[in-house]
Amino acid sequence: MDSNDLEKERGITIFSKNAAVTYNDVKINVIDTPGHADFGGEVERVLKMADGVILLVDAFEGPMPQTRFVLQKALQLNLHPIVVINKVDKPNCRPDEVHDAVFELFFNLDATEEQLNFPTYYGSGKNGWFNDSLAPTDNIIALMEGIIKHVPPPKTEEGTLQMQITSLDYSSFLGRIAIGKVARNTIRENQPITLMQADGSLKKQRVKELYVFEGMGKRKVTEVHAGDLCAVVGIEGFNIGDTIADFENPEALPVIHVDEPTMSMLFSINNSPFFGRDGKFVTSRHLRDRLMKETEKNLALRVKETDSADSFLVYGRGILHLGVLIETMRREGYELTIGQPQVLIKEIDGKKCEPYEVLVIDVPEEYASKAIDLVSRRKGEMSVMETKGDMQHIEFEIPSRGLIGLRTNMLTNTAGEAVMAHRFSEYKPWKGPIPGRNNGVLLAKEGGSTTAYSLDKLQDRGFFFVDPGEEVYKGMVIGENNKPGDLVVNPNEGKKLTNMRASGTDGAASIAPKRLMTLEECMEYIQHDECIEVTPNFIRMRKLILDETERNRLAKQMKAEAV
Ligand SMILES: Nc1nc2c(ncn2[C@@H]2O[C@H](COP(=O)(O)OP(=O)(O)OP(=O)(O)O)[C@@H](O)[C@H]2O)c(=O)[nH]1
Ligand SMILES: [Mg+2]
Repeated sequence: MDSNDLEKERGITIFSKNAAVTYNDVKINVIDTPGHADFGGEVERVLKMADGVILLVDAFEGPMPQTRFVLQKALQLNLHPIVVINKVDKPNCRPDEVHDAVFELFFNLDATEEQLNFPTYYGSGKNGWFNDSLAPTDNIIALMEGIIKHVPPPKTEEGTLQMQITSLDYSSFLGRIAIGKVARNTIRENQPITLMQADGSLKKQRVKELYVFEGMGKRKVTEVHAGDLCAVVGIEGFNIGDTIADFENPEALPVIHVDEPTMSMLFSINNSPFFGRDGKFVTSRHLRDRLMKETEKNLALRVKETDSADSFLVYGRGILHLGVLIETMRREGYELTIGQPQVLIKEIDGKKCEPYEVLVIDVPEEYASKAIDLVSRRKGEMSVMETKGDMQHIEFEIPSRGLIGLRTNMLTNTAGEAVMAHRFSEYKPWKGPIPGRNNGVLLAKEGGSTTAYSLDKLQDRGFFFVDPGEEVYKGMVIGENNKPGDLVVNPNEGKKLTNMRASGTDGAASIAPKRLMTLEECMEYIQHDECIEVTPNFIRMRKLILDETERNRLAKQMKAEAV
């Protein structure tokens, strides 16, 4: 069901989606949730609509850190998961071991006796079958029967209308559409209702149109009864978590709580020399309106004003959560500058505390010690190490700070073989300083267009994030220095006219292609005195202060103040 461009590009689910099927006269609403822990806010909220849960686990990899996260949320809501072990077509898969690992996970998460008694189905989505044993079939009937048997019908109560808005859809014809489960009574077309908001305010409104989910789409209906999911058109100014209630006797459902953000980044207008060249939305007003709009549906996101009208502090659940927002904005035509991600420090019982995460690394045996060494240097502590097929499976507990920038390092040190996943666990005392990036960067001395001639000459200094012929500006990060410390270089020199060959191609054949950095890689790469310029077509890293003299003066001053 992944339909959004970003989802397709990354191959992960970011937004939850609805579908519905009817099997043997029973209507089954299906909600697909994201699996990654950064999108926990989304998961927590849509689970409120669910009467049952199917926990999908890979028959080779087994439960991942994020599996633990979503399972925990489901168990806390008293749901009784059905376990489906998928991908048994994979060579070397180990469905029985995976089943045991899932059981252990349930146990560790304090599942009740009933929850521990979960039914398990095996199969392969790819090959189109699921069964209650490992015996292949050519259909998913066993699983459908299992859903009917194990998922209880929706619990409904007597009383006046109640429907909590748990997600939202947008249509250019119909405007904002409120989605949720009708918890009590019936909602009807043209019905007058009371919208009850989190701040206690009540708004008298009227339902315009109603839809239920059917197949991969929606069907217009005149009424929806308690227990079914529904999409309501015509409600204005609603927020996620609001209750649509009876006109005369409104009663609100409990407010939705979502886990607190753990990370923040400064979002500012683009103030590079290339400001306004690429994007449609570039002013602080644009930025502000867009961020505020995002908080209406992105529950785990917070936006705070700063001393400057051009900058906003944006709080989220992790690099991926914030990265997806930035990536979405750039596709919409925004230009912005983003600063180094910061973890959120809390004071607990008078002690300075920071977020910690569980980090899981699967890596070929020969790289295991390298991987452990890298994580230890970032204050990670190993808690589990076991052999899984021909891979070493290692688990650590590490401050979230230590994870920033780890991925790139881990991949270079393990020939790209390490598979990493992590999830937030808890706030614990501050672990002390963690070393930042080892190497300095190569910075452009002046604005201009890079030449093959210059880049060729500079090749022994490090590697580049730009190719010949790219426009750069003073103070822009154009490469990584081989050594610690930053180096200001001139990448724009034209070749002296001593021969007839064009400067654009000369030497180009021998220049290594630029290192392409994704947005998230840049977010993990930059240091505190650097930032990222994001525009629809470009991602550039730069110094906050572009002028070298000015930068050095300020660095000296800061050093002096620190002493
Ligand atoms: N071999 C094999 N691969 C499968 C099977 N089912 C899905 N895949 C592959 O597994 C990958 C992940 O599938 P998704 O459906 O995106 O997984 P997901 O659990 O929804 O992931 P998130 O939404 O990010 O949590 C894709 O490349 C699929 O093609 C299967 O039965 N066998
Ligand atoms: Mg998915």
